[in-house]
Amino acid sequence: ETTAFQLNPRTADFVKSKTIKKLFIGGQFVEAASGKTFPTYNPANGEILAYVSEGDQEDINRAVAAARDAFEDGPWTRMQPQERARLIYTLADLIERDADVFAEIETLDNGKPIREAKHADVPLTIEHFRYYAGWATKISGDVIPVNVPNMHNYVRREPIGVVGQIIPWNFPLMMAAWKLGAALATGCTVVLKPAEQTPLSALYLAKLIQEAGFPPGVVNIIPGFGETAGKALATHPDVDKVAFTGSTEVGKLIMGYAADNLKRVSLELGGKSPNIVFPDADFTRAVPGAMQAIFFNQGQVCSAGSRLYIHKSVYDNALSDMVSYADKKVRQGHGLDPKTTMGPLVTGEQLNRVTSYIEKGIEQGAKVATGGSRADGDLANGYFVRPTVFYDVQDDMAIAQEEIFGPVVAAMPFDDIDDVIKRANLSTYGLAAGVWTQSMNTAFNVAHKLKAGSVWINCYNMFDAASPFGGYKQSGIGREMGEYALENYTQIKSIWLNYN
Ligand code: TXE
Repeated sequence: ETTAFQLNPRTADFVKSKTIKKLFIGGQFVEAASGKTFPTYNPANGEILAYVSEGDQEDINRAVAAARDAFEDGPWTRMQPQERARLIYTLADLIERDADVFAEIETLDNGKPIREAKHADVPLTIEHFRYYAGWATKISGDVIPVNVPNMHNYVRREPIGVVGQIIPWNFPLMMAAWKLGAALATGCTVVLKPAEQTPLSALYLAKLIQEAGFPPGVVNIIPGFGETAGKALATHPDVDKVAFTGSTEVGKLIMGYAADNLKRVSLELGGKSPNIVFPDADFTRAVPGAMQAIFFNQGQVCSAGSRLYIHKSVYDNALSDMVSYADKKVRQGHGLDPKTTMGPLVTGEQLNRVTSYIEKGIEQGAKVATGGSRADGDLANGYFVRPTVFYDVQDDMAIAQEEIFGPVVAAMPFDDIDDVIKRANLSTYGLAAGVWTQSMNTAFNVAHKLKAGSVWINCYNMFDAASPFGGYKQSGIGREMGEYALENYTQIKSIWLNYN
């Protein structure tokens, strides 16, 4: 039970109080126009954490109007970039002040181990805001040497306007930060819709946005469901741009929704990332590295290393080391337990999705080396799946082609470098890839030939606010983070001045 763990009093107050968590529109917390609410659950034991106002079309309309006012008439647009930067820095400081609260909320709502929430989600979020606070004062234009006498031509990078942002449940706070950072630095205003499974950290963030003193309407946060609130946002005629992170399936819908008023679209979608272990790899690192690549965040990571290609000469040994890692090193339990390294999946629905992929793998002839089922005993009340390693997997099996989004890895042997590059690229996805080798030649050759937005050599799942992240092929459009993300939120104006 959650009550077995000592919570920070602020977390307890936020999560346990029976008051409804409201929408954040125009700087105020307000109920949904319909008065409807929905519960959010703790996936470790199924208990209700809080009731949240359920946003819908009318609430999205109100939020978009508030964002439009803030963009056209509010102090936000008149502010110096230095002042916007200051507000974003202040927000980062407030998140740091409440770091423990955020970590606990994330663990309670999503299920993730508290050690990961504390050491990854929250610090990366703070860094992300600080990084983009810095950009607010560094978005400069250009002067163009045009071939016309007595003519001055210069280029401004202007904010796109009102931005709709739709985010998933796997890193609820960090996904909000990835979306908000670049949008705020460039001077846009935002309506953000968190995932219905995990709305709490975004709503706590809204409190801090209010406390930091952002002008009303600059950030609006509307929890609700995809087909109602999400669709209303992505189809809204007064939204200039939509940024989405989630499934490739919904990403395609978003492009369709955006077509009506030709919203700018950026998408960060699913993956089926190959992780390639060459025979000359340092196995003391490659084995735990390959396991963390798939088990981090219970495998609910868009860049998870879910297709594991191991050279045939080392395949059997590597496999048995990986099985012993999965059996002995992974500790499943309630995320609030500091010893836990793997929590539950986010919902019962996700649990069913993952276990049905496991069954399909077995049906299609793949062999289970370890795991292969829902966890039982003490863990039977939560949505826990045992860490699972499949072998004897063929490239065309469902478990080698489709995104499972759980702690399930498909291990496959390969013969030579050309063979593995070809097979690694045989995917509709292209988000990320891993390479484990001590040869510089192999590392660079493979890294350059893989069709993926990120390649990690002798490491995996490395992220930094300054480094771009995004997908090739059906893994997405555009890049988040770094200078690259600014392009998602700015448009170019060319100005001509005749001084003849
Ligand atoms: O994703 P959805 P779900 C993948 C992963 C997972 C699968 C299903 O494989 O198993 O998707 O997860 C909103 N219009 N990823 O169903 O539906 C929704 O409310 C507008 C990969 O949770 O894509 C939520 O806020 N919005 C991924 C967000 O979209 C809609 C992370 C994501 O939900 C909508 C999550 C609609 N019609 C899942 N339908 C990654 N790339 O990291 C849903 N939404």
